[in-house]
Amino acid sequence: MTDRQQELVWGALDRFQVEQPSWGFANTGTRFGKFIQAGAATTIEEKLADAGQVHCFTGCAPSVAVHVLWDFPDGRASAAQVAATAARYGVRIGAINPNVFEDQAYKYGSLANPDPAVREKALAHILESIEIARETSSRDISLWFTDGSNYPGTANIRRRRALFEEGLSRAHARLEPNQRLLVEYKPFEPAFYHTDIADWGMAYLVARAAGPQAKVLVDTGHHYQAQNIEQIVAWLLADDMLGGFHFNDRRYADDDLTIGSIDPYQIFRIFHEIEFYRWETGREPEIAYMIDQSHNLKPKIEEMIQTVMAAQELYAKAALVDHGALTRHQEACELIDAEECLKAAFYTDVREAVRAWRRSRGLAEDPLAAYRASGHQARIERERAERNRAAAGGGYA
Ligand code: PSV
Ligand code: MN
Repeated sequence: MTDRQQELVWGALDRFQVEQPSWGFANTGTRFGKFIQAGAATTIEEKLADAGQVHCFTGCAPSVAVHVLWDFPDGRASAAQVAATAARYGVRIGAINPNVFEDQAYKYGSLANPDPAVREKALAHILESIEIARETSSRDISLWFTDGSNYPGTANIRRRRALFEEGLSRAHARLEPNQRLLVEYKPFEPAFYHTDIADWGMAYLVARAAGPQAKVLVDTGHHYQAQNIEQIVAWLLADDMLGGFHFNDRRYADDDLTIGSIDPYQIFRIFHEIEFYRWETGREPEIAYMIDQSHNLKPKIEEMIQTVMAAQELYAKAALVDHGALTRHQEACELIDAEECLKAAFYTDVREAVRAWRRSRGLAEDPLAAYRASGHQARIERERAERNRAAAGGGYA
């Protein structure tokens, strides 16, 4: 690697921070069951402590996205305390995720429910989440809706879109100037016929209707197999509508697998579009990079460290693309040469440069090995085993 390449990698790593999901440390499963882990977190304090470990060893994951119903036992009343707990473990609270999908009231939807009382209930929870965000000094309120229907003819699709625009506009009116609403889309699940906000275009339209502080959130697992996600990213960047990412990888649908474990070139191409935009425009887009993975089988803290390391490497590779040469080749329609610009960067082994960056910042050069050597995992497994054993119904699967 040349000195110039090392400089590019270090610059990228200095810029890149990624947010952890609190739900990545809890026992989770599929609709067919959960496999309980002895060291899994069962309280918000434990989740924040675990996230603190990930940040301590990687130095680039300082914030934690939280889900209001899962992480704030007393709603807004516990917000300040949760923020203080985060600080105690060396992290801060990141995106606030309202939950308008678990309550029985939401059987037929939340903001698009035909019943006005349910719509008001959902809006009240979103407004409370905005208040929580204020108290935790969080910029982003991250919205994902399960609203949709399972059978043709059972929902007025146009009316439901109008209801979303109305509800989101009312939420937007309550934002502080520095706050944002991030609107996430997903093609299906749990709704299996139509989902109200099913793709990036729908998210874009309802966000635009809500107001200028509403942006689109791209969850990499929320696309059909053949979809060109980097094109979506490029278009959203061009319109200043890209608010953030939920990173994960997948083989079939929304599988929540480790970033880059199935298709690292896909994540690289997404990062490349962002780096290319920065180079071409000289602008620094305000993008919340977040992880949205919850692992049923891998040990959770180690997995989060593995994820963060993979994200850093892929981002660093994307910073190596020679944008000047790429532009010249594109203009001259030199297709092979243009494509090779991407491949040359992608196939560059950046791991030594990343290790050197960590050493220069006083971090362990191999965060995973350092965490394993710390003895922390054995300690939390001892401390938390009792509670988790009870959750597993007396034993571990
Ligand atoms: C839904 O699949 C999702 O991607 C949303 O972001 C949720 O907040 C998250 O997963 C956790 O359930
Ligand atoms: Mn998501």
